[in-house]
Order: sequence, then C-alpha cells, then structure tokens
Amino acid sequence: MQRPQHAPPATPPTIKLTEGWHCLHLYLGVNQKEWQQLPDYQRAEGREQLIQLLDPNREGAPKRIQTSVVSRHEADLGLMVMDSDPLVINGIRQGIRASRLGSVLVPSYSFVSITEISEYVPSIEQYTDRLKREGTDPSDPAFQAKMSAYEQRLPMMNQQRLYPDFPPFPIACFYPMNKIRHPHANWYLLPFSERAELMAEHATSGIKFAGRVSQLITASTGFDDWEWGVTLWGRAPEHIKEIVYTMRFDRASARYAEFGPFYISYILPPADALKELRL
Ligand code: 76R
Repeated sequence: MQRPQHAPPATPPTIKLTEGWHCLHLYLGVNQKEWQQLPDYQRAEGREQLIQLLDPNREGAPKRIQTSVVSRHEADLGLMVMDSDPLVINGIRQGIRASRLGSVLVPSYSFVSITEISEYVPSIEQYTDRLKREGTDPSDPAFQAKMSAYEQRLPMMNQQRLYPDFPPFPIACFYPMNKIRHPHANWYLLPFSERAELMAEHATSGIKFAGRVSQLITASTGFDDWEWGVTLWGRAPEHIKEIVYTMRFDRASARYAEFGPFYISYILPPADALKELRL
C-alpha cells in the first residue's frame, strides 16, 4: 500500500545524522581566581582528569578531538570535537564542567554545526557539463583524463567532507559566516545556476591553497546563530591571512558573505596545552 504523502518516514527517530558527524567548537578561558583557590592535590587531579578526557586515543573518545591554545583574550583553550553522537560531544563539555577544573575552565564561546556535502559540489554529470561549457572537447584525451581523475577523487573528497581527518598542520583558524539577505544583495534570491557559478569561482580560488591550507566547512543553519562554521588549518600562519584575504575578492564573499569573530589558535596535545595555560 502506498504511504500517504504526509506520513513521517519509516526510520526510527534518532539524534544521529543520516550521514555525517556533529561538530562542536568550544572555547574556554581560565578563571585565575578559581585556580588560585584550588589546593595542589585538586589541581593535579583536575589536570589528570582533563588530559584523560581530551585524549583522542582513550576508549570512548569522540571520533575527532583537537586541542589548541587561543591567542585572543576571550579564550585560552580551544576544542574542536566531532562525533556521530551529539551526546558523546556533549560528554566532553560536561566532563570538563564536572572535573576538578570545572570552575577554572569557563566556556566563553561555542559553535555547533554538522558536516555536509555542499549542494555546490559538482556531481560527475555537472562536472562533465562544466568541462564542455569551458570548451574542452569530449573526444580530447585531456577531457577523459580530467573526468576519470574527478571520478576517482569525488568519493574520497566526499568522505573527507562528512568524516574528516584533521590535517597535520599546527595552526587552526575558526570563524562563523553567513550569506547575507540584504535587499540589494540577497544570496537566497539568486537562482541556483548563478549561485553554483559563484561557488565554482570560489572553489577555483581555494584550490590555489592546496598543501598550505586545509578547510572544513560545517553547516549550522538551524543549529547555531550563523549559517556555516569555517575551520582552516594552516601549514604556516601567513597562509591563513592570505586565504581569508584572497577570498574576500571572490564575488561569493565580496558581495554576499558576512563573518563573525575569528579564533586563531595553535594546536597542542592536551598535556602541552595545559602547560601552556600554566595549569
Ligand atoms: O568542497 C569542495 O572542495 C568543492 C568546492 C567548494 C565548495 C562547494 C569549496 C572549495 N568551498 C565550497 C563551499 Mn569553500 N570556503 C569558505 C571559506 O572567508 C571566506 O571568504 C569564506 C570562508 C573559505 C576560506 C573556504 C575555503 N565554502 C563553501 C561554503 C558552503 C556553501 C553552501 O553549501 O551553500 C562556504 C560557506 C564556504 C566558505 N573552499 C574551497 C575553500 C577552499 C580552500 C576550497 C578549495 C578546496 C580544495 O582544495 O578543493
């Protein structure tokens, strides 16, 4: 029997995503007064609890967790946490609060998002069409080579978008962003074809940073106050400045993007990060 159109899907209710991971960026500051009040044995115990909690290799650890030390004064410690289960992620936040250092490490900013494959990632067919439009002849061996390279690359790239590995780079930059809805520049009133063209231009400018910057765009419409979280990892600090500056000139950013606060941070293992924080 055919199900009526308004019936909910037959899958059971769940807090997990059909595909992809939940993501939390969490920034915490040290409350010096609270720290000074802790006796030595509690400091040591708290330190051990945190090193254990934030260890990416412990049993039950979230699928991904990265600690970093933040430059701007609003925070000292930065965490990026990803998992299929949002409660595993929440376990990190609650675990910090419930630890001996719970009153010392005070959250000052957070950002909640999910991984996704952007609607502007060209399918094989869209990629073929684009090559043709750009004037590559389908009988040209170069056309075939580009096609098969893309066919090979796409599943890997999609895996990396949904279930990302963190790159071995020492610098992380996080900021939230929107595409604006102003009367004279409303991204959401553009036809898909125009948005796709602008995003293709954006991708072309991004690819020039391959090997120097690695990016992860997580979606947050309905999950947080901004529409996307941008996480950039840099091989060296100047590449972060250069990519953000360069992209300001992409039409998709120049005309339609607005940005929240930028958090630049330096990645360290938990024990080293705590040492850096003098904890
Ligand atoms: O995922 C891909 O590589 C396919 C092409 C691509 C898409 C669809 C891409 C490439 N991006 C896509 C989507 Mn991006 N990106 C940003 C920012 O600071 C700014 O001006 C904007 C912040 C940076 C720095 C960046 C980097 N991108 C998006 C989207 C989602 C749009 C949607 O779905 O509606 C946003 C918000 C966004 C923003 N992007 C790239 C980069 C880089 C470096 C690349 C090239 C990646 C590569 O090497 O292939």
